[in-house]
Amino acid sequence: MTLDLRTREGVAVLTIDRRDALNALNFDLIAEMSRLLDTVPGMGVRGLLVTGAGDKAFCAGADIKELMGRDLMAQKRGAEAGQRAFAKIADLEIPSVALINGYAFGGGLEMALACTFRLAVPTAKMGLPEIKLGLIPGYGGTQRLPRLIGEGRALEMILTGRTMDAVEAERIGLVNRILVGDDPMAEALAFLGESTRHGLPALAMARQAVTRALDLPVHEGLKVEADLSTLAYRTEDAAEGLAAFVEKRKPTFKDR
Ligand code: CO8
Repeated sequence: MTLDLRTREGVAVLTIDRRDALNALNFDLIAEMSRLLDTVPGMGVRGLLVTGAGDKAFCAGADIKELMGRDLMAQKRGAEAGQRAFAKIADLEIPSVALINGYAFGGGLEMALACTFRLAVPTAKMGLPEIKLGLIPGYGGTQRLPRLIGEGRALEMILTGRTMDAVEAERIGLVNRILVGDDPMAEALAFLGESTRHGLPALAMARQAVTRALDLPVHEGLKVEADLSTLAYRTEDAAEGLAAFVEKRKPTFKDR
């Protein structure tokens, strides 16, 4: 078994388990991940948590041994398959979190970048080392990293391929938080609980407004915001939230 998907505390937990290869992503694993991600919307969960099995690696990237001697079209199809799989994480209506429990290199970090949030254990190490292999990132790193941490810092990581520790990653906004307790999974589930305790429609619209705006000029992004905030206003949850404020009570959102 290389992938495990199960519900835990109302969250879908996807674990990569190829410990002998530091949870590296071979093409079969990516195909299976893609298939499993299609089932997440039907699981009735409020969030997705992605992590790696064991305490050494989140994911050491694409399976380097599998990359050797491929023809160009197969390589391109491989990159596109990985991009599509990770886009399924990014496009989920529910928020997602990568629990970076060790090494997150290359495709592993790119998988984490497709998540809404990244949390890291203090010993985590991250990087896009493809340049050291004579390659460049192919699973979304050149696109998502600069959007997250800015062009200058992203280029530094991509062009040097250097390894970053959790403290630096948190400082530059690559990870949201370092998990310092002795139960990272419990902490990550609590983080996701906190980020998903409001109404799901508003959570999805807020994420959509932010992510769509990243590809648009400000005046177009403001139009998207006006449309989505009006749509949010029409939900039952908005009527409940406004009424609860006026009645000085806690709202009960029904995700409608
Ligand atoms: N692929 C395959 N096997 C791997 C990988 C990998 N990415 N990483 C580690 N392994 C294997 C090792 O070969 C080793 O196996 P074995 O015991 O059979 O020799 C086992 O895992 C343990 O690894 P190490 O002994 O190297 O463990 P260390 O703790 O000494 O080092 C490191 C850990 C630093 C993480 C080291 O293993 C390493 O540098 N790994 C490679 C990291 C890397 O370069 N990742 C980027 C890969 S390229 C990529 O992701 C491109 C994505 C887009 C491509 C588009 C494709 C179509």
